[in-house]
Amino acid sequence: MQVAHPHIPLQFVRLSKADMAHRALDFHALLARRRSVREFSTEPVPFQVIAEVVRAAATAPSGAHKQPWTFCVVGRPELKRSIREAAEAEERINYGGRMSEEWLEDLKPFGTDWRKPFLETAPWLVVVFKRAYEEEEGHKHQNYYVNESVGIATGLLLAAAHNAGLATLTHTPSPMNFLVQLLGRPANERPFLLIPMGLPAAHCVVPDLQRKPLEEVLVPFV
Ligand code: IYR
Repeated sequence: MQVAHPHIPLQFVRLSKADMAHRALDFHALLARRRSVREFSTEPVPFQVIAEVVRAAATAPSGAHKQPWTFCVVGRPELKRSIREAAEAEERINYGGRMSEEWLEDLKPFGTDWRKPFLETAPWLVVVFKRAYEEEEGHKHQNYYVNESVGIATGLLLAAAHNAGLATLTHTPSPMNFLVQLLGRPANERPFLLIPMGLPAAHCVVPDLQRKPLEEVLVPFV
């Protein structure tokens, strides 16, 4: 006889239409204030806050609930320095010709270059790894929709950090294989994103960007 996987009643908070509208509006207002930050303060942030932010990220849905992510939280100054040095080595090559002319042109408004001091000044570097597969007793088990799952988890991570009053940057010093070596990760883990987390420097500036208006991103079929 087939035994069904146990199910439990859903805990669901029903809101009034008015509350729905308010909360949708408020959450957008909160998220609209998030900006990618490239100038961090060295001011410390408690590890426990970052840990809770990671816990929020790890509530993400995932293919077959495989939860195919690992979040390395790096605060050790000497490890941050090694990560900075390795990232800058890749970025020198990226900016020195590995990125196309069009790509470099597209990056001009951001004023970025190969230098990545924020990898040392930010109190924390959250290194997100995707887990391509799981290995149990020498047996490989597949994970599913790994990019989608880890992408959603990273989105939640950024939102949770912002909600907790922290600044973040989604950083991709590609190729990022050096992170596997520096953090001693197993063969099933691939670097996904490197996210400095902390407080903005007092003098921090950000590019004057606009988000697309809703009409440009939402196609209604109502
Ligand atoms: N990884 C490089 C280049 C870079 C690429 C994109 I696409 C960006 O939106 C920003 C930067 C860097 O971090 O400088």
